[in-house]
Amino acid sequence: MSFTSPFPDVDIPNVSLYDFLFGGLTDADRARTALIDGGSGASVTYGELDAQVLGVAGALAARGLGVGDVVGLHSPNVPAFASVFHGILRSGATATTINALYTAEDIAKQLADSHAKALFTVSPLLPQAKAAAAQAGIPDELVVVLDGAEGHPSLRDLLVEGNSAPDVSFDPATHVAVLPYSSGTTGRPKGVMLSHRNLVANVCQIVPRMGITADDRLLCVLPFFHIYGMTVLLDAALYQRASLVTMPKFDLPEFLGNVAEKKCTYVFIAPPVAVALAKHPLVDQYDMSSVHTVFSGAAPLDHELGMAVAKRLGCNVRQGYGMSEMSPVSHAIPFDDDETRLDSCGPTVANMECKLVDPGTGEEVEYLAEGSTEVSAPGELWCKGPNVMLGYLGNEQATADTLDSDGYLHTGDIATVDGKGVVTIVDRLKELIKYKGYQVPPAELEALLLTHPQIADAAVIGVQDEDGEEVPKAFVVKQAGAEELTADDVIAFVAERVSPHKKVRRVEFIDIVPKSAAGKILRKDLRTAESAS
Ligand code: AYL
Repeated sequence: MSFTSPFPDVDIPNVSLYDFLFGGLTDADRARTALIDGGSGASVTYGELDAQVLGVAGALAARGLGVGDVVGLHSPNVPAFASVFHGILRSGATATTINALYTAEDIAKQLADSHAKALFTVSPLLPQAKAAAAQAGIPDELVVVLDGAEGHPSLRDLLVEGNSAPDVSFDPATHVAVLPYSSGTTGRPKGVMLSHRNLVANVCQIVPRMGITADDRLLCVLPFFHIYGMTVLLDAALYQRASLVTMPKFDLPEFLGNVAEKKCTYVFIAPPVAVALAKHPLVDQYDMSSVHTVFSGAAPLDHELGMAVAKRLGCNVRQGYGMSEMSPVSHAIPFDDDETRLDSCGPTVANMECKLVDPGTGEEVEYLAEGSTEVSAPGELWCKGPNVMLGYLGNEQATADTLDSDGYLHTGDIATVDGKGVVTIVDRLKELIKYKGYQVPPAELEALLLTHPQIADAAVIGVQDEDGEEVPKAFVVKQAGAEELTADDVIAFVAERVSPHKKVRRVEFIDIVPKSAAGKILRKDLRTAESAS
């Protein structure tokens, strides 16, 4: 048994992402605005973007980089992100996109794990990028600083070389286009191998549901380095010939100012921004009337909160669900569906099959008769489709633990489904924590906490703060004689060593970390104790 998308299958062309997005550009498309820098207002047309993509591909080929090589891309949202990202893919190389908030240590790990041979960054992030590149053995001439910096080539330097893009050939179904990092259901971040076909498929699957058109102006503050920004914003919107307004970081007045000034029509957020849109007094000072849809994804959205945003802005609110490992979207409330509750994730996108499996028994739950408004029992959501990853780079064990022999990806999320096929995420089985939509792998924080001389043992889980947002909480066992260790000490120790989204925000001292006979942390016990307190 399984349940499928209520929508008919869509055709997925067997082409590279470049051919899919840029192959059909008409003269009229070329004259359209592709990206607008939210800060300076500078813009590039589709024709200019395509020329830059080909120029970057040519520059990489001139340096001997192409099929089989990995190139790091470490940049906040700026228009040049699109040129470099698609340039890397057009050269035949694989792009590993790196979180702009990462520390030098985090960047170095990703560069080493992915065997990246070159790195693109921006001048404000150069100190950490340079340190990481040095650790990974990438020479300065292969650390390209988009906006320029002493001792490094700039994007402009690459483009003025005038190299033409190479002829490359590969199988879109098996050639890895991107390697975003995700911790999946357990452990540390792993390279998610997404093929050209995975990315093309997900655009084909979501475009009919999302209603992005060439008349749309998208507000793009969600990072392009994360799969949400990469597929839903960058690729789906470029495919539809819409215009993207880029913002390098979230700042409420700038966000509202960009919507008002640039007349954005489609706004993409993670749930914490919904809180500001629903409640912050500043929102009333800006003209938000251009917005027809606010789309939320990456973490659970509350129904009342979503409704409050819809009412205040006079727009539609929609929610999508997915995972980096699914390129990412498997579920979305369609743009033309006003009925579905906003705390559900809508039906499965086309070309996918899903199961809900009771984690205790391993049996599928009973699905309801078509049209029933009841919901099924909860079960772990398993998904299969052309957007499901090839596997984790160099990690057969993690791949085998996540992708079963029937091709189903075990998401580690607990969901229900109703008689219309609408899926609601109700809990998380896996250890992953989401802070503002960003992944926080507890295993990483636990390992770091154990390096503290006064800490004997530690476990980290996600808990809800006053606003209902998930935050990382550490349960800490002190070393004998370390009575003076305080929660603030622990918080500060972590904060000095990790990027801001991974900070531990709550600490509780305990006597012993609950563990299974095999030594696995019993996070469930910690969570149960937490929700009872
Ligand atoms: P990753 N509701 C609840 N949990 C969610 C949701 C949601 N709407 N979306 C993502 N998650 C959690 O790889 C869930 O635990 O990708 C899931 O396994 O960083 C995990 O986040 C995956 O985290 C969109 C827009 C999907 C965005 C995305 C998110 C991709 C996040 C569909 O339309």
